[in-house]
Amino acid sequence: MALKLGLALARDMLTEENLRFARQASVTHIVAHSASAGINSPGSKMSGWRRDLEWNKDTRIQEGWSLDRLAALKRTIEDNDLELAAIENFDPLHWYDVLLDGPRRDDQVEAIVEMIERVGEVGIPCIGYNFSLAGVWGRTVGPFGRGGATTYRLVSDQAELDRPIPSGQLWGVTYSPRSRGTIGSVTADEMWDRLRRFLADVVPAAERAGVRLAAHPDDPPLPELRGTARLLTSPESFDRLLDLYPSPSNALEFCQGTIASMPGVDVLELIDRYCRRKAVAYVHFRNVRGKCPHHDEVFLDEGDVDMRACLRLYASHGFDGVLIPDHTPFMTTEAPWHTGFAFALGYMRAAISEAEEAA
Ligand SMILES: [Mn+2]
Repeated sequence: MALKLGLALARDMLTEENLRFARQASVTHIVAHSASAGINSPGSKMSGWRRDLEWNKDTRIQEGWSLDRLAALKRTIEDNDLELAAIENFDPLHWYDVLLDGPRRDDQVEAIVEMIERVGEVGIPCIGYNFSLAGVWGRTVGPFGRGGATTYRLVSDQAELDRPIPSGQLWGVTYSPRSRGTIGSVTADEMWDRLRRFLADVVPAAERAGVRLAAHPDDPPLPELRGTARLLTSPESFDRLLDLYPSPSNALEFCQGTIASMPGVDVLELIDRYCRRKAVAYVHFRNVRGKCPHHDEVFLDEGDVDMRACLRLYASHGFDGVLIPDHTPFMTTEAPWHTGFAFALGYMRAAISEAEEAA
């Protein structure tokens, strides 16, 4: 079984040009982000996002998830000799009351079930999601990488990490600009209960649709951020998630960078554990140096984790999911994003060949 090399593209980066870039870099599978910009753009912060739309089951908020749009996306990707492996992330706007246990929770669950059904109908096998209130928060960007490459680092300012989440905002994304106040503190018990109910409501639909739901760990893996508890911050929490609803459709988006930054955690051990359990839907392939909160995002060939050993382990398990580079340092060129990813993809292609020869 050959390991699959993929690339994630934000919605506004899903262009013919970028699909050709992917193919040229020997990519075979695409992970399409449901949202535009933000995380993949050098220098930008997710907190810059803003939505002025009110949630409504039937409006254009759901547009990107219509049968036509999903089918067109899949066709465009296939026309470029690539496969669409997964859609990544429900937008906060899609399901804020699922995350917050708010008044529209049941309606939003119903809309998500319909999205999952459409994704299955079009033939897309996986949806990655992030059951988190604060999301990725508290990062600063700067020339912290090798040779002055631009990377993210967690701020050391505790007040910023504790800053309460304003009402109408999740993951730093404003979905309701007119809201006032903050969401206050949310406990781990409350979050686990929300996740349990979410899985009970959507996993059966995902099973019927032939779609794997893949949970991304909380990045950074702090137990609490912005006064709200975070769920997936340790191996024990992965087990708890999987045990809440054992099913091939309740799986992990295995973010090696986040996992490697968890204190006391050995990535290789977890690859082995969750490949055995067939719980890894796909992999975010990223290296770090140090442990949270004092970790740095680095190039694949440096850092604490032997990334080639990881690939040998996936190959030995006959892992059939996709491996994508996660965020990677931006390089000092006219095209910082493309150069950084070309470096990561080239490294991965060579290491995959090596791993397959060894398997
Ligand atoms: Mn990730």
